[in-house]
Amino acid sequence: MQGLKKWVLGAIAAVGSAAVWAGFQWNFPTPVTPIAHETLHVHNLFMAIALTLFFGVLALMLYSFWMHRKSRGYKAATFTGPKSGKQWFFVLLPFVGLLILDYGVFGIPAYHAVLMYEDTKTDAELVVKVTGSQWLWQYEFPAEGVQFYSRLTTPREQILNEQPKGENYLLEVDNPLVLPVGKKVRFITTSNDVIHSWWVPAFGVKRDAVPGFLREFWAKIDTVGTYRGQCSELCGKEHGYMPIVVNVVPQAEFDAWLKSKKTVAVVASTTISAPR
Ligand SMILES: [Cu+2]
Repeated sequence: MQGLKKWVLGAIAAVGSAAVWAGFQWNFPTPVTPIAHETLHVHNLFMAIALTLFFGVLALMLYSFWMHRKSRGYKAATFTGPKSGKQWFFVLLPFVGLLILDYGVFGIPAYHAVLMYEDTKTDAELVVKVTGSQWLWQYEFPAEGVQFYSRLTTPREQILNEQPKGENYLLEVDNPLVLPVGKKVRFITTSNDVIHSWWVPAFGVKRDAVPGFLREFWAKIDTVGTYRGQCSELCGKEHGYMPIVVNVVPQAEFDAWLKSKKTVAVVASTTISAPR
């Protein structure tokens, strides 16, 4: 009994502690791309309608149960199906209502969102190839000849609870992807071992990186900042240790960064080709 009490108190303390709730939020992250804005809008619209319907129908049911209870003299009906015009009306009303809701009110915005998500090529100004690998991400700007790896930098001591955890625990990398603000970026994703998935919640995009396949998505980020995400397809032992960090910067800053990466690439290739 004492042990149980201790355990319960411990559990309450753990749930109540700031560490457990750090980073917890009810809603979507602030959207920064057209797709993320659209997703949030569609989510809010659908939830508002679904919740209104749910509570409306529940209230109607509870009211009917209560008002037509046995103690008030009501008897169970021997109802065998709609006969009068009025009965048919109330049978068909929810059917037609749900059809309009599903294919119109929900269907049209959902269809629009999917079309938008798939339109990777129109006005794309930059191409980034993302390759998932156990357990890191490789980024490539094919047109610019820039290629680099992005690895987790969280110290092992923090993972093993030998050190206090940092602010961006498991969401920090050595070489973040840098992108220009306000430009449509076309991403091509693949993998060189198992299936991974590139996911940055604030961009509203998540695409599986499948070995042997090229898949696409796009993002046009409207706000400068640092955005974090994770691999979201279980890909092995270190699946939780291959985060994504994207620094979105003004065009001039991006150009300078790309130039510095090009220099690194040239140095690396000459080092490799030099005789040993
Ligand atoms: Cu993975």
